[in-house]
Amino acid sequence: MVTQETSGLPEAPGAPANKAQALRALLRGPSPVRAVGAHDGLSAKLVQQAGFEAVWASSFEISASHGLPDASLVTMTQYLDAATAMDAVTDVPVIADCDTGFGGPMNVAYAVKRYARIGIAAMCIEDKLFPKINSFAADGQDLLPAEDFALKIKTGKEAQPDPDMLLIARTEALIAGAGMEEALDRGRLYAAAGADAVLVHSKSRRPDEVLEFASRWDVDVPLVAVPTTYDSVTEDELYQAGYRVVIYANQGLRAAVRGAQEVLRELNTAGNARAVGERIAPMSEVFALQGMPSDYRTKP
Ligand code: SPV
Ligand code: MG
Repeated sequence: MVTQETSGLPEAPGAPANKAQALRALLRGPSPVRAVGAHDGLSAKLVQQAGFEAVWASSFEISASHGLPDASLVTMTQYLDAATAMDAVTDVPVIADCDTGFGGPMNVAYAVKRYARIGIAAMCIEDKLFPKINSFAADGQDLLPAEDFALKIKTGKEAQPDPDMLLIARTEALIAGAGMEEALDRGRLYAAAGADAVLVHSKSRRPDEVLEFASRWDVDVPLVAVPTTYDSVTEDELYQAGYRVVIYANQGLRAAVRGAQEVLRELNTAGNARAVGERIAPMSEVFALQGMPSDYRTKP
């Protein structure tokens, strides 16, 4: 189990010089870093406004915002643009979900350089075959050979222009049904290849898998969890088990979808806008979120 004292992250004295250093400092803190999924500047601002420590630039959310499935259809530059928009209007670190790294080791190296250049705090890549499909899709969860993925991590770390940005290795071994031993072996291999953290994904309805993984984790590299299906687990339980980052990957987008559906349905039947007036944010609130100078704000 990784303890706070042995999080595997070097001490950086003084105030963080950038968001990557800020994320590294948060990882040494007494509670988990909570990242919430976003897909654009506004959704990232909402995550920050709600008090979370980091933004997860989710491939699922970014794909959905294009009206597309999370199936490697969105290109690297589209993901980069979305992450840039999120990073530019927030003060919290952005963790960029970069799917399988957009190809082979050279694609990962190129992406690392591009993301580092705009100051993204962390990138996360996963060990599925390209093109990958969302982890909760019924089929198509095929794994890349572990050594091939380790080479992506190694090449990505070597390509970093400075040591600050974190590269998170995500294993989909449990998602693919390859078992706990395979997940642990892959996690260890990726840590040895230079990963700054290991994300172990699970689609179990209970937290047992991720808790067992953490109890057997014997490497000084922090762990990351995504409690989407095993949603009864608390942040504290995950932290006590050894997880240093908890990602609420898509709750914001799902809330927006449900809220918009309900309001639009009502608007369609009511035939006037006042029918939904109480259930939508006032323009002034959106102006404030947009950062509109106060002199220009109306109060509708
Ligand atoms: C995402 O948010 O895009 C993720 C998490 O990668 S999951 O949808 O669970 O695959
Ligand atoms: Mg994703």
